[in-house]
Amino acid sequence: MIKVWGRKTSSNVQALMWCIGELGLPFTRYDIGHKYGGNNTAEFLSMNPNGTVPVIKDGDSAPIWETGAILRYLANRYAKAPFWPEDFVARTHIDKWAEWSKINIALNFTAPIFWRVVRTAPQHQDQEEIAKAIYKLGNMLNIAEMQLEKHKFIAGDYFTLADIQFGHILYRYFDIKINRPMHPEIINYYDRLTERHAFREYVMVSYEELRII
Ligand SMILES: N[C@@H](CCC(=O)N[C@@H](CS)C(=O)NCC(=O)O)C(=O)O
Repeated sequence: MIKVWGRKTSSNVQALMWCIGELGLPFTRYDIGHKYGGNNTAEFLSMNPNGTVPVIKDGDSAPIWETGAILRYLANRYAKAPFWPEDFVARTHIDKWAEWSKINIALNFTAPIFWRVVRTAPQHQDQEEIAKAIYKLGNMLNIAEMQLEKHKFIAGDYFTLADIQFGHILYRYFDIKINRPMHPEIINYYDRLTERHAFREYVMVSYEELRII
């Protein structure tokens, strides 16, 4: 049984839960972090000195933190091709897109855009900074758009671990009120993701509890 520490409104927890859902793994999840607290206790810090979520334990395993490492752990242990092939070259190309998505998409969206729009009171929102951040993310999304013109999924023709790292951001990206650049292939891709049960269950989650009004 996998134990997950992390609130369901955390985008990193959402990525991990989506992966657990896709792989059909049994789990118990504890609401930790943000309004639930619990991430600055000695007990939690002994699992993750960063005080961040998610953290998992798999059976008697030592605690694992860092979402990218958790996703790779789950894939290495429980997944198979095409989601996470054994062939290390094929796997590396999937990992390349997963890593790219974490650094260029998730990090350019969450704090610079999502926090500025949802986790900042409207009267304090800096529209110029938001527009600049959308432009910067848009340049990264142009690369994803080109990839999705050629392929059904972000790392190729099959759903893989890279789609978890790329796609989990898209619910919030398309849901918040911003002026988005045109990316028709990403919209088609996003529509395909919304047909996945685990995506709807663990990613398309209300973020209203995070909103500053
Ligand atoms: N690099 C870490 C970042 C973890 C992180 O920043 N988590 C956020 C939630 S997405 C957090 O714990 N925030 C504090 C809180 O929820 O109280 C990872 O990828 O897991």
